[in-house]
Amino acid sequence: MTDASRQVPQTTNNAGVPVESDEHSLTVGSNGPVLLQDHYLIEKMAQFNRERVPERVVHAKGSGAYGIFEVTNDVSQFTKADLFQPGRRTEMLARFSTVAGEQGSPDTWRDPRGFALKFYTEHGNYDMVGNNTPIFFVRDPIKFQDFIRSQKRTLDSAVRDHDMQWDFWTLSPESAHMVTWLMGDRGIPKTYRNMNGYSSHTYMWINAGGEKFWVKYHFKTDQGIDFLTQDEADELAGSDGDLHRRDLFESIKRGDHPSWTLKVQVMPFDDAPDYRFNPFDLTKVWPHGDYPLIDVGRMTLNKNPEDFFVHIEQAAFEPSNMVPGIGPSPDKMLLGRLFSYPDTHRYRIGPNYAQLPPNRAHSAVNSYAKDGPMRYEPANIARPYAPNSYGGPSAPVQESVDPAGWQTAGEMVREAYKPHREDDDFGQAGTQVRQVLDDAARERLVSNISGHLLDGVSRPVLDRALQYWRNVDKALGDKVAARVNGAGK
Ligand code: HDE
Repeated sequence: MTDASRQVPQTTNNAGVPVESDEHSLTVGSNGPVLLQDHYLIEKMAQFNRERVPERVVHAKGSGAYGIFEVTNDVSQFTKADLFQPGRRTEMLARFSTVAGEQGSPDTWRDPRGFALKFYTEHGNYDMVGNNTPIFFVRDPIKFQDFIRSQKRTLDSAVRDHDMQWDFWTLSPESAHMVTWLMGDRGIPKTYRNMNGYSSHTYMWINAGGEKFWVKYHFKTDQGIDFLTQDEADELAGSDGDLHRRDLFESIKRGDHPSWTLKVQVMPFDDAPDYRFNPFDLTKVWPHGDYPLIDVGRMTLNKNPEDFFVHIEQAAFEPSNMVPGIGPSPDKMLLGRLFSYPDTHRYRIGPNYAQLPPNRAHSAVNSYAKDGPMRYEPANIARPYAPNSYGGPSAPVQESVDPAGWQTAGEMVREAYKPHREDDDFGQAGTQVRQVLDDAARERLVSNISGHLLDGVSRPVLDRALQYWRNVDKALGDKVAARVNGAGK
């Protein structure tokens, strides 16, 4: 045996039994039939056939790493949440992803990027599951599934289709603000390290005195915003489909730990009803002049997963993981998501997904869950029912428990949000085009939109799209129309 071979461990089967060969099946004579008692051969083939869990139905291609969140500013006047208290350092997991592409799709497709965070706090896991955009395409959860399907593959040929995308977007004008972001520079970040993350939704913060506030999170990249042009991205999609995944892994491996500075916008609870925009409408931002950014802390990613499947493919983020001091808001999309994520985890990974390494709380779990496939941790309960007089666990019986809620009443209806005085579908998109983008960024936006429309979008969808952009900004829309019509469409 060479010296090197002496140091490697002996191959075993899944039960730890040493195996006789990595390369030769058990046969009768060297040319004879393969024998059924070759347990290891059978185990290898059977295990191989069962290596896949269903990929995420959306956000399938992603990458992630572990890190630390440390508080740098005292925001305890707004929240009692443990991880946001002065001096706190909390371990965390982040996963970044594209939205529409399947697991093997290129990192550099034009798409929003997922920005999913799991904080292992002293009071259980807190998951802030956001995107690299502060807004989203739709404002009612019933349309989310349709939106995603319009971005994926056609029914018959199973190919991606820009006509589907623009058909949906132009029939859903509430999408205009987000599509403006998507078609601009933020639509293709240079790396996962060069993009911001946002809660997008408004959440509730509750301080130790029970006072409530509305907040929006902004994770500002400390690496600086940077992007790829459409041409650069198209070339890289072919030459290096895992560009962003490799960049994140390699930067952490060489000790170049990416970080983001968390800031929040805080709206006093009673400002919401009369604010000029519906503060819970996911297609709207709160102009920073109205509610300026307040520093909270910094997240730094400093540890790569030792096993991608175990820690990243099986990572289960859920907006419903909210810890004391943090709550939901009346944002219909957020409330829809509170159901959907645990549901998808139970389907994709199994009912005991919360016991897997990336998902298990670092604080005590005293839930009454027990049994079920792949159960690993024993139930930490005295009796399998509550209440019980043998040691609980029990939740404190409080008459006035505050469920982080808000006053509400009214008839059951199916209708859009009642608009606040400056609410509409195109206003904030136009403001972004005219006030946020510079000339060069506006020119790239015109080029990206025109190129996308010229690639497979047919009339009458194309005509609706040209009007959609004129509704955002007349000058921009005219330039897009000139490009598209000038191309003889
Ligand atoms: Fe998701 N979303 N989503 N989403 N989403 C999922 O859960 C859903 C929305 C986001 O890295 C799924 O685990 C609904 C907004 C991220 O593992 C699924 C609605 C935002 C990730 C799901 C939305 C997001 C997901 C699929 C509308 C930004 C990846 C796999 C009501 C604020 C998390 C999964 C990771 C994943 C449902 C809209 C972000 C299907 C119903 C808005 C970052 O449950």
